[in-house]
Formats: sequence, structure tokens, C-alpha cells
Amino acid sequence: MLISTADAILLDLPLVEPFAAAHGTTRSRTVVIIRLEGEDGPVGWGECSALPAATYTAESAAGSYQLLTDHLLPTIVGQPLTVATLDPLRRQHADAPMAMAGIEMALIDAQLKTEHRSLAQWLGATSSTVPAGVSLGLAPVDQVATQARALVAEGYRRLKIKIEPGHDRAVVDAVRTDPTIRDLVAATEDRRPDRDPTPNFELHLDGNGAYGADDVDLLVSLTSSGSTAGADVLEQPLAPAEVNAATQLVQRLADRWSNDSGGLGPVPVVADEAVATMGDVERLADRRAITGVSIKPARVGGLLAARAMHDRCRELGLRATAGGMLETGLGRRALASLAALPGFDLTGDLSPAGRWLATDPWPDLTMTAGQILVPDGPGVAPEPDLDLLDHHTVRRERLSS
Ligand code: OSB
Ligand code: MG
Repeated sequence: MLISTADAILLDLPLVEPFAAAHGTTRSRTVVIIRLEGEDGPVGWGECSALPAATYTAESAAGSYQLLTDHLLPTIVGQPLTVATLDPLRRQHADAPMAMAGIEMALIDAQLKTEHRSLAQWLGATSSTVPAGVSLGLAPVDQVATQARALVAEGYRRLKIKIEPGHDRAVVDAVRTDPTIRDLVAATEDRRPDRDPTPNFELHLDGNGAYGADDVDLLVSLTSSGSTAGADVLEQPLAPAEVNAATQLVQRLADRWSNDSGGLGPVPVVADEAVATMGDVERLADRRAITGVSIKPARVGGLLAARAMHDRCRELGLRATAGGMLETGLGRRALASLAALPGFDLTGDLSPAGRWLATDPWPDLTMTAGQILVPDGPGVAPEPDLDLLDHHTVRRERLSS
């Protein structure tokens, strides 16, 4: 597509409630949207999901907006561009995966709308629904328990809860011993009979790298084993640099599992912050420091890189989960489409954006009976509500050829 117009739009969307994690608290969702228009008509929308502050990775919404308007969009405007010809620019800006993911998404959206194809179909999705999963921020234990009850009542059967040192065991115990949650889960028909000892319910813990080498014993003790229900997945518990400790953790969980008689595999240790590139996956898999990856299109540079990582995880026998970035409905639709690939064998961050966004220019994901419907319309998402978009626009810059 010959790019005739490129817009960067800095949106500020109010959150339903603040979202806290070990890396900081988010109060409103500042997010960058990219609009690309081709000479011959197609329009595509992409989301750069960098967070308001550079707390999770080095990218931030304001920084990405600057890079896009100063450099990336001026470079592509007036040029013929496809997802394939984007590679030189990607290599040049390997340190800006979220900005590049936004450009890529807009290109894919325009291309697929022209072809009347859905993103899920284009990516090779094999299912029309994916299990819903929801994340809970750091909060006092009683608040976590109250939220967890409400979310299980809404139909979620996978909760991902943020933990940090000193705020972990009490969280696991509160959720695992809650009678309301137990009754709600027991009333659900069997969807995951493989997941003894607590079929139909998965507890993921996300440490955002807040733990260190001395915490391996503690982390092991937080996980499910035999008839004891704990965490079913550990996401990035250890700091990314703690590779030796991660290898120990993986080994300890494997030993723990082989000492059990249950049918479960070892509790997966899933990398988030530690994996930016395929090289990171190879290196951590070689070191046996991970057994899975949270694949976030934004963090790895886009949907194509995410799909390639998914494929490689399958070859390597690694588990995979589709990771979220508190996106708008646009980014969330992309995530749900990706999550329908067959190698995503752990429930992902698949909740509608309305869980955190009080308003959203994009139509939200649909959730029924604990499942998210994989979008099947043309492109990544339907057109946004342009009035809402304007209303929440903080800055906008248009480049034309
Ligand atoms: O660590 O997984 C994380 C959001 C932004 C940045 C990092 C993370 C998260 C989440 C939210 O956990 C998950 C979601 O989008 O549902
Ligand atoms: Mg995470």
C-alpha cells in the first residue's frame, strides 16, 4: 500500500479503577493510535500499547508518540509499504517494538479490510472462542478476594493475580480457600478435566520480576502440588537477570511434579519481561530457565513476531499464553485473534477492555460463559467511534505525502 497519510494520535482514556503492579500504578490509559491511509483508499488502524510511563519496558506512550511523529511516520509516508517491506525499519528500531507493532497493526488492518479477511483467519487461528482470563492488580488481600469473587461470578475461570515479596502467600490462600469461589467453580461444567486438583479454575501469579535468587523455595511453595491447590502458572516471578535461579525454579517444580501422583504437568514458569526477541526464547530454553512464554505482540514487535514466537514455542515444547497490555478494544481484538492459534495452551490475558477502560472508541470483545469470541470481521477491528476518539485525543499529528 502506498501510504498517503499517516496520523499519530495520543489518546487519554479514563480507567474504571487504578491498576497496580510491582512496576507501578496506572490511573488513566494514555495510548498511541496510528492511522494509515493508502493512496488507493484503504485505511488501517494500529495500536502502540506502550504504557503511560516506561515502567514495564523502556517504551512509554509519550516517548512512542515522539518517535512516531519525529521519525517513523515521516519515514514511511509517501512510501509503498507492506508487512514484508517493514523489516528494514524494524531492524533499525529494534528498541521500539511497541511503536513498530502499532505501524504493523495498521498495515495489516488496511490490507485485510481490502481483502475482506479477518485477522484470526490470516494468522491461522484454529478456534472461534478462547477461554477468558483476567488480571488483578496489587491490592490489599481482602480487596483481591472481593474482586476475585466478583470476577469468578462473571464467568472467569482463570485469574492472574499480581504478587510481590510479602504479598503472595496470603493472596493465594485467600483465593484458594474462598467458599464462594469454590462453589461457583464447582457449579461449572467440566471444561478442563486435565487440570486437577482444581478442575475449571486456574490461578496464575505474576511477579513482574520482583523476586530474587533467595526466593526460589518460597515460589515453589506457592504452587499447586498433588492435592494442594496453589498457583497453576508462575509468570515472570524472578528478575530477568536471575537466569540461574530461574533454572533452579524450573528444576524444583519438575521434581515436585514427579514426586506427585497427579496427572498435571509441572507448574509452568512463563517469561514475560525476560523475552523481547526470539533469541531470548532460545537462550532461556537452552538454559532450562523457562517452560513457557507470555507472548505479547507489543513487547515482541508485532503480530507477525508473536506468531513466529508461538510457532517456535511449539517446536521447543514450551507452553504459551497470549499476554495483554491493558489495550483498547483495538489491541484487545488483535490479542484475541492471536490467542486462537493452536499453540496457546495456557489461558491468556483475555478479558474485554471494558474491565479497565471507562470509555473506548473501539467496540469491545464479547465474553459469554467464560469464553471470548474470536473476532471474525474484516481486518483487526471495526472502525472506531470518531467522536469518542476526538473527545479523548490529547495530541494528534498528521503527515501527508
Ligand atoms: O506484566 O503482564 C504484565 C499490563 C501491562 C504491562 C504488563 C503486564 C500487564 C498485565 C495486564 O498484567 C494484563 C492484561 O492486559 O489483561
Ligand atoms: Mg506479566
